Amino acid sequence: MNSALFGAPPVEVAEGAMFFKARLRDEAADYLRTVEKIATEAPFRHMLTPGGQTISAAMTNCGDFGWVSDRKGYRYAAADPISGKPWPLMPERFRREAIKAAEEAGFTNFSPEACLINRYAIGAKMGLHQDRDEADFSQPIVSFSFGLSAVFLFGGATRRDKTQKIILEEGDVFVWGGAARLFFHGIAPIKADAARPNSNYRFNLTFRRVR
Ligand code: MD6
Ligand code: FE
Repeated sequence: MNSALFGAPPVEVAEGAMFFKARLRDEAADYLRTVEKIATEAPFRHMLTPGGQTISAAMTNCGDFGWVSDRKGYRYAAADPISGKPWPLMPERFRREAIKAAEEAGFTNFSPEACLINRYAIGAKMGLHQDRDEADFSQPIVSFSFGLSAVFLFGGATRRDKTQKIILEEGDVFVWGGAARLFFHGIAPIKADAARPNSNYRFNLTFRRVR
């Protein structure tokens, strides 16, 4: 299969954006089972943007903080607004893998407090955005993808910058920091895959230092 890729160094797709192809592919089923368990405690939901639009990706979180959005804005919250309870614990294995990938990408001292889990049904997308709700932009964001593939649109420092298209597939890991940390990015509408008739979703996990 892709065993030649395992343990391979990442490809730098932009300054500070390091791509590890298929790094977690063999663990995908385990990750998805764990995500399902998290979702029994903190269900996937469609949040509202401050402007009142429904976000097409369904979201939940695990960890000490979770990313939330509603009419009042985007922020991190220690409790799930639906239950009022803390978010489910971040599984030790998620945390360990995120830290390891960050280290291999050159970011030591990464200590994620939040894991945002996005679930995209077919047709769901995410518009170009920057991730700027965190306090310390010297800390990277680590992203794991599972399930259906996505076309990731990866731009530059301004919204008008040209975007490159990067295919994110099952088990791909992305570490973003440095100059790329505030680059605009988005997800093109997710397509069904005739070769995977039982895959109805794409899942993306992003690990963040919040404070
Ligand atoms: C996604 N990801 O892959 C959306 N943001 O579904 C993001 O918006 C993202 O993957 C910051 C860093 C890594 C990401
Ligand atoms: Fe983002």
